[in-house]
Amino acid sequence: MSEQHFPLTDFIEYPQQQMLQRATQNLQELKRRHSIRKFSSRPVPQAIIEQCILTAGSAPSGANHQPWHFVAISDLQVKSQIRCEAEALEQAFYDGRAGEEWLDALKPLGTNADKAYLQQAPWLIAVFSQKRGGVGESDDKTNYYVHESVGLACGFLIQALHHAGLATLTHTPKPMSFLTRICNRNADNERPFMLIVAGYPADDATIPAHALKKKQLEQICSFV
Ligand code: IYR
Repeated sequence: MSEQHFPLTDFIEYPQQQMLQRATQNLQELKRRHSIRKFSSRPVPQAIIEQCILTAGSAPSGANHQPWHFVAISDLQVKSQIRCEAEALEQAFYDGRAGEEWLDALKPLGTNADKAYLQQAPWLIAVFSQKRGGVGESDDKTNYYVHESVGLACGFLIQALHHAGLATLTHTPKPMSFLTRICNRNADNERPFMLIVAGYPADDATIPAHALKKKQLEQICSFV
Protein backbone atom coordinates (compact mmCIF):
# COMPACT_ATOMS: atom_id res chain seq x y z
CA MET A 1 0.00 0.00 0.00
CA SER A 2 1.39 3.45 -0.90
CA GLU A 3 1.94 6.11 1.74
CA GLN A 4 -0.66 8.80 2.27
CA HIS A 5 -0.50 11.92 0.09
CA PHE A 6 -2.49 15.16 0.23
CA PRO A 7 -3.53 17.30 -2.73
CA LEU A 8 -1.39 20.42 -3.27
CA THR A 9 -3.75 23.21 -2.25
CA ASP A 10 -1.46 26.11 -1.27
CA PHE A 11 0.36 26.59 -4.57
CA ILE A 12 -0.40 30.06 -5.93
CA GLU A 13 -0.26 30.65 -9.68
CA TYR A 14 0.48 34.25 -10.70
CA PRO A 15 0.06 35.74 -14.17
CA GLN A 16 3.48 35.69 -15.91
CA GLN A 17 3.82 39.47 -15.88
CA GLN A 18 3.32 39.39 -12.12
CA MET A 19 5.80 36.52 -11.82
CA LEU A 20 8.50 38.61 -13.46
CA GLN A 21 7.63 41.54 -11.24
CA ARG A 22 7.79 39.37 -8.12
CA ALA A 23 11.10 37.81 -9.18
CA THR A 24 12.56 41.26 -9.84
CA GLN A 25 11.30 42.66 -6.54
CA ASN A 26 12.75 39.69 -4.69
CA LEU A 27 16.11 40.29 -6.35
CA GLN A 28 15.98 43.95 -5.35
CA GLU A 29 15.21 43.01 -1.76
CA LEU A 30 17.99 40.44 -1.55
CA LYS A 31 20.48 42.79 -3.19
CA ARG A 32 20.09 44.91 -0.04
CA ARG A 33 21.41 42.02 2.05
CA HIS A 34 24.96 42.67 3.12
CA SER A 35 27.20 40.91 5.57
CA ILE A 36 28.18 43.44 8.21
CA ARG A 37 30.67 43.27 11.06
CA LYS A 38 29.49 46.10 13.30
CA PHE A 39 26.24 45.46 15.14
CA SER A 40 24.20 47.61 17.49
CA SER A 41 23.38 46.06 20.87
CA ARG A 42 19.72 47.11 20.44
CA PRO A 43 17.62 44.14 21.53
CA VAL A 44 15.53 42.17 19.04
CA PRO A 45 12.45 40.29 20.31
CA GLN A 46 12.79 36.51 20.48
CA ALA A 47 9.48 36.10 18.64
CA ILE A 48 11.12 37.45 15.45
CA ILE A 49 14.02 35.01 15.74
CA GLU A 50 11.56 32.16 16.32
CA GLN A 51 9.70 32.89 13.06
CA CYS A 52 12.99 33.03 11.16
CA ILE A 53 14.16 29.71 12.62
CA LEU A 54 10.83 28.13 11.69
CA THR A 55 11.44 29.43 8.15
CA ALA A 56 14.88 27.77 8.18
CA GLY A 57 13.22 24.59 9.40
CA SER A 58 10.94 24.63 6.35
CA ALA A 59 13.91 24.10 3.99
CA PRO A 60 14.05 20.91 1.92
CA SER A 61 16.24 18.16 3.36
CA GLY A 62 17.35 14.64 2.57
CA ALA A 63 14.40 12.27 3.17
CA ASN A 64 12.83 15.21 5.06
CA HIS A 65 14.91 14.23 8.10
CA GLN A 66 15.59 17.93 8.90
CA PRO A 67 19.11 17.21 10.14
CA TRP A 68 19.62 20.51 11.97
CA HIS A 69 19.46 22.12 15.38
CA PHE A 70 19.55 25.84 16.07
CA VAL A 71 20.81 27.29 19.34
CA ALA A 72 19.65 30.92 19.55
CA ILE A 73 21.80 32.80 22.03
CA SER A 74 21.02 36.18 23.56
CA ASP A 75 22.63 35.63 26.98
CA LEU A 76 25.50 38.13 27.32
CA GLN A 77 27.71 35.76 29.27
CA VAL A 78 27.38 33.00 26.68
CA LYS A 79 28.00 35.48 23.86
CA SER A 80 31.12 36.77 25.67
CA GLN A 81 32.42 33.23 26.06
CA ILE A 82 31.86 32.55 22.36
CA ARG A 83 33.62 35.81 21.49
CA CYS A 84 36.57 34.95 23.73
CA GLU A 85 37.06 31.46 22.29
CA ALA A 86 36.45 32.56 18.67
CA GLU A 87 38.95 35.43 19.01
CA ALA A 88 41.66 33.06 20.28
CA LEU A 89 41.14 30.83 17.23
CA GLU A 90 40.98 33.76 14.85
CA GLN A 91 44.19 35.19 16.31
CA ALA A 92 46.00 31.93 15.46
CA PHE A 93 44.35 32.03 12.02
CA TYR A 94 45.50 35.57 11.24
CA ASP A 95 48.93 34.91 12.81
CA GLY A 96 49.72 32.30 10.18
CA ARG A 97 47.46 29.26 10.29
CA ALA A 98 45.47 30.65 7.33
CA GLY A 99 48.46 30.79 5.01
CA GLU A 100 49.43 33.59 2.67
CA GLU A 101 46.93 32.92 -0.12
CA TRP A 102 43.92 32.89 2.23
CA LEU A 103 45.03 36.02 4.06
CA ASP A 104 45.52 37.69 0.67
CA ALA A 105 41.96 36.78 -0.36
CA LEU A 106 40.62 38.32 2.86
CA LYS A 107 42.56 41.60 2.57
CA PRO A 108 39.82 43.42 0.60
CA LEU A 109 37.33 42.56 3.35
CA GLY A 110 39.51 44.11 6.07
CA THR A 111 38.70 41.37 8.57
CA ASN A 112 40.85 40.66 11.61
CA ALA A 113 40.78 38.66 14.85
CA ASP A 114 38.61 41.23 16.67
CA LYS A 115 35.13 39.73 16.93
CA ALA A 116 33.40 42.31 19.14
CA TYR A 117 30.18 41.71 17.20
CA LEU A 118 29.90 38.25 18.76
CA GLN A 119 29.25 40.00 22.06
CA GLN A 120 27.47 43.12 20.85
CA ALA A 121 24.87 41.66 18.50
CA PRO A 122 21.62 40.74 20.27
CA TRP A 123 21.50 37.24 18.75
CA LEU A 124 23.95 34.54 17.76
CA ILE A 125 22.40 31.51 16.12
CA ALA A 126 24.64 28.44 16.27
CA VAL A 127 23.56 25.96 13.61
CA PHE A 128 24.38 22.28 14.15
CA SER A 129 24.13 19.43 11.63
CA GLN A 130 23.04 15.97 12.71
CA LYS A 131 24.50 12.69 11.44
CA ARG A 132 21.52 10.61 12.56
CA GLY A 133 17.88 11.43 13.24
CA GLY A 134 14.66 11.31 11.26
CA VAL A 135 11.34 13.07 11.13
CA GLY A 136 10.25 11.53 14.44
CA GLU A 137 11.43 13.09 17.71
CA SER A 138 13.36 10.02 18.88
CA ASP A 139 14.29 8.54 15.46
CA ASP A 140 17.85 7.33 15.09
CA LYS A 141 18.14 6.76 11.33
CA THR A 142 20.94 7.74 8.96
CA ASN A 143 20.56 11.30 7.65
CA TYR A 144 21.26 11.99 3.99
CA TYR A 145 22.71 14.99 2.17
CA VAL A 146 23.37 16.57 5.54
CA HIS A 147 25.61 19.40 4.31
CA GLU A 148 23.33 20.27 1.42
CA SER A 149 20.29 20.26 3.72
CA VAL A 150 21.83 22.35 6.49
CA GLY A 151 23.32 24.74 3.92
CA LEU A 152 19.84 25.25 2.47
CA ALA A 153 18.40 25.84 5.95
CA CYS A 154 21.08 28.46 6.63
CA GLY A 155 20.19 30.17 3.34
CA PHE A 156 16.52 30.23 4.31
CA LEU A 157 17.48 31.59 7.75
CA ILE A 158 19.61 34.42 6.40
CA GLN A 159 16.91 35.34 3.90
CA ALA A 160 14.25 35.29 6.64
CA LEU A 161 16.31 37.45 8.98
CA HIS A 162 16.96 39.94 6.18
CA HIS A 163 13.29 39.99 5.18
CA ALA A 164 12.32 40.62 8.81
CA GLY A 165 14.58 43.68 8.82
CA LEU A 166 17.73 42.38 10.48
CA ALA A 167 21.35 42.46 9.37
CA THR A 168 23.42 39.28 9.51
CA LEU A 169 26.89 37.85 9.33
CA THR A 170 27.82 34.24 8.69
CA HIS A 171 30.78 33.31 10.84
CA THR A 172 32.72 30.04 10.78
CA PRO A 173 35.61 30.09 13.24
CA LYS A 174 37.85 27.06 12.74
CA PRO A 175 37.64 24.61 14.40
CA MET A 176 34.12 25.25 15.69
CA SER A 177 34.00 22.41 18.20
CA PHE A 178 33.99 24.90 21.10
CA LEU A 179 30.40 25.70 20.11
CA THR A 180 29.38 22.12 20.86
CA ARG A 181 30.73 22.50 24.39
CA ILE A 182 29.37 26.01 25.04
CA CYS A 183 25.93 25.10 23.63
CA ASN A 184 25.93 21.81 25.49
CA ARG A 185 25.22 19.71 22.39
CA ASN A 186 25.93 16.01 21.84
CA ALA A 187 29.27 15.76 20.00
CA ASP A 188 28.59 12.14 18.95
CA ASN A 189 25.74 13.14 16.65
CA GLU A 190 26.05 16.87 16.03
CA ARG A 191 28.65 19.10 14.45
CA PRO A 192 28.67 22.89 14.48
CA PHE A 193 27.94 24.05 10.93
CA MET A 194 27.80 27.82 11.08
CA LEU A 195 27.32 30.71 13.45
CA ILE A 196 24.88 33.37 12.25
CA VAL A 197 25.05 36.79 13.86
CA ALA A 198 21.83 38.81 13.72
CA GLY A 199 20.74 42.25 14.84
CA TYR A 200 20.53 45.89 13.85
CA PRO A 201 23.59 47.35 12.16
CA ALA A 202 25.66 49.80 14.21
CA ASP A 203 25.40 53.42 13.01
CA ASP A 204 28.94 53.18 11.61
CA ALA A 205 28.53 49.76 9.94
CA THR A 206 30.20 49.56 6.52
CA ILE A 207 30.25 47.25 3.50
CA PRO A 208 33.61 46.51 1.88
CA ALA A 209 33.65 47.57 -1.80
CA HIS A 210 34.88 44.06 -2.61
CA ALA A 211 31.64 42.56 -1.30
CA LEU A 212 29.59 44.68 -3.70
CA LYS A 213 31.19 43.14 -6.77
CA LYS A 214 28.60 40.59 -7.86
CA LYS A 215 29.06 38.51 -10.99
CA GLN A 216 26.88 39.22 -14.04
CA LEU A 217 24.28 36.69 -15.20
CA GLU A 218 26.50 35.68 -18.15
CA GLN A 219 29.29 34.85 -15.71
CA ILE A 220 27.23 32.63 -13.45
CA CYS A 221 24.73 31.08 -15.81
CA SER A 222 24.45 29.39 -19.17
CA PHE A 223 21.25 28.37 -20.91
CA VAL A 224 21.11 25.26 -23.03
N1 IYR B 1 36.95 33.29 9.97
C1 IYR B 1 37.80 34.45 9.74
C2 IYR B 1 38.30 34.56 8.37
C3 IYR B 1 37.35 34.71 7.27
C4 IYR B 1 37.29 33.75 6.29
C5 IYR B 1 36.49 33.89 5.20
I1 IYR B 1 36.53 32.50 3.71
C6 IYR B 1 35.69 35.02 5.08
O1 IYR B 1 34.86 35.16 3.96
C7 IYR B 1 35.74 36.01 6.03
C8 IYR B 1 36.56 35.85 7.13
C9 IYR B 1 37.09 35.70 10.23
O2 IYR B 1 35.90 35.67 10.52
O3 IYR B 1 37.74 36.75 10.35
